[in-house]
Amino acid sequence: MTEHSPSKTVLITGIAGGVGALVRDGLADLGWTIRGFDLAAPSEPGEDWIVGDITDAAALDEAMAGVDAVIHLAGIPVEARFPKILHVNIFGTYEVFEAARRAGVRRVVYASSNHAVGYHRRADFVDEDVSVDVRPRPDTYYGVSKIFGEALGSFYADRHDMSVACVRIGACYAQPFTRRMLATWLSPGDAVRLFNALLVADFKYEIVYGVSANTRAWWDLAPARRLGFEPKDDSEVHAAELLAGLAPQLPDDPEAVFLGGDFTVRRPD
Ligand code: 15L
Repeated sequence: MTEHSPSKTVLITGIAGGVGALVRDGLADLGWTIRGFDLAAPSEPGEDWIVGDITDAAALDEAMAGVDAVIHLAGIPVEARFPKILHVNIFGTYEVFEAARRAGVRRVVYASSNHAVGYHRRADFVDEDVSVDVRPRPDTYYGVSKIFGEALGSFYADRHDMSVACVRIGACYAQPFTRRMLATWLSPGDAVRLFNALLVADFKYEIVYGVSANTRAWWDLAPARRLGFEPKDDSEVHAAELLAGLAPQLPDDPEAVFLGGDFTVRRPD
């Protein structure tokens, strides 16, 4: 789908979650017709929105009918015990790709995460940005599930002639609120620009980092830029205020040592 047409419908799974809520209106403003899918009901009655579980094939079939592309955001967004990650993030992502295949939906934009590579050390990337080609190095079961999603997307692209983009999202919030987010922040506006680019660009399979043009970023944005992403925001405008409230960073702080920051020390509840 290289042509952008206002009549195109995008299914957003996990539309009521943090990222979904931040991007849905911006994508609609760019002309996309949005259909939502979430466990939660819509806040406004009458929205095009299917209430369902991401592991429910029948609900996904209903949601996929007539859509042109999927942005798959649904899932557990942080570390959790493996059985939960397995069911929601791994099995649920399989069900989304399968439903897309059954419905003939050829474009899937998958929300991966920077935690797919979070156990890489920051010290190994002093002179270069982190490439999308570094070896998978997940920092959590959550990160493992994101590597699974990237692998599954590659498989569906090859086996079923789909076009799949995996976005290793940094931290998508209204504004950055930790020191690490000065490197990892993806502003809502840039998230909209990035998803839009990945909905219209011509490609087979891509992994990109999803961060803004942050002065302090350590991620390679070239692959996303090649696909048409033009970030407009930089976390630096928030840096002075944010850093003023923080104690100096210690050298053994996981946020100073690992790309994934404190996810490397998180344990499932
Ligand atoms: C993620 O993948 C999480 O979903 C999000 O909640 C943030 O914590 C983000 O990473 C991060 O690295 O800050």
